[in-house]
Amino acid sequence: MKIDKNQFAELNRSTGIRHAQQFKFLADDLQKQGIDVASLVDQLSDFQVAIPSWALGAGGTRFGRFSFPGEPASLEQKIEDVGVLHALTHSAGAISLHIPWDIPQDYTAIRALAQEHDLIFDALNSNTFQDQKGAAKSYKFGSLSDVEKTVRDQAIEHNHTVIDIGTQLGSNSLTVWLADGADFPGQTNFQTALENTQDSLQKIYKHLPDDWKMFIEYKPYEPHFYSTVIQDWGTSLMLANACGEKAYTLVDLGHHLPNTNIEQIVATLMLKGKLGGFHFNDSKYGDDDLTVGSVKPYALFLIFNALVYGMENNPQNPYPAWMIDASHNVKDPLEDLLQSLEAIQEAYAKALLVDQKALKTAQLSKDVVQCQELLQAAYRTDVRPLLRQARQQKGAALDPIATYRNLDIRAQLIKERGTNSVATGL
Ligand SMILES: [Mn+2]
Repeated sequence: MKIDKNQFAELNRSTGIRHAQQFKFLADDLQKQGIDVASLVDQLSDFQVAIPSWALGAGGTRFGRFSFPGEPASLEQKIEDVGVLHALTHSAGAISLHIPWDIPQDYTAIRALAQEHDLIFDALNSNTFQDQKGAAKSYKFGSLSDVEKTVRDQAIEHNHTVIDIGTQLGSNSLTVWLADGADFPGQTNFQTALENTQDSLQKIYKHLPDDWKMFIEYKPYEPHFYSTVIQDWGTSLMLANACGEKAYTLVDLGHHLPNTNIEQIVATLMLKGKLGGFHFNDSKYGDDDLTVGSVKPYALFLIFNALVYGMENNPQNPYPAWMIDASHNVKDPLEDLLQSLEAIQEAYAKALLVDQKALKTAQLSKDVVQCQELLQAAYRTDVRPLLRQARQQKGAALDPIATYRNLDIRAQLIKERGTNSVATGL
């Protein structure tokens, strides 16, 4: 399925009048503050977030998963779903594949399909947290960190294969999230597990083409509940440094213990030029995979403030690879992703509004109250007209969710795919 933008042109026209008034009111006000509104809107239009192929079906918990009718059952259908999101928002211009769930049968056809939907292939994700059919070795007790060399070799070889697949798709990055850890004290030797992991990552790194990056994701717990080999950003950074300049840390918002100061982690990594990837979601308790901005929107804004500062002041840090890594157990996955995209754009727009010069002055003069005032003035601005303007300029939908519902896209997907289609890999 592919949306023709003419399908919602009429809807855009009917909401366009109200939008024009709201945008003019905000733009006038921002211009009076010396803000270049046109370039702000362009920055929002340029901001693209990758959608992972596994987010297009309903998520689940370890207790069960309830499929959503019409979810994509093939790689082609997953690409089409991201195409729908991108057509409506012009902010989801990339797809992130998971191997082995999304191995293309015909690379030329898959590349052409992605191009037809104006999508690129972002980082590929390897999987050594599940046993694959016919695999010689099991990952029950670990993969890259395992005490058995043959297990480690199999996991390294899998990552090499993922890089080779990505090369054929025009991708240029690999994300390694390592599930390895222990469930009980004494089960593993921490130092041996870390040394094995470093050695394995170095072997994966050697296989990277020159223009590729490797992102090392960390997580404090889960699937194992006593320890995780790459548990925090410090461990990830240490491993990235041990691999080389093409290796970076990846921050996933849900992969922190409660109340961790993520914006400070972002600032530190960008100063060191080592923030490579970024996964968006939100959480109440742990790695809850909730819709971005649904629980802690102010925390998201503060994180974006650190990201914007880094992008403007740290040329040593590459432009990060953005991806949504959330789940949606009871929502329509596409509607949930539209909500996440909107929340990301909103936090980004607000962070762009922070008066960095005035903030610096307030910091130097130790005016703590003014520092907070400046941040909150940006946060309290209703930036939604800017987001709509950015979409309008690109022919996307002024109101993506209303348009998605008005066009009855889910009903069309169900008609095409049936009510019982099940997203591969989940
Ligand atoms: Mn993640």
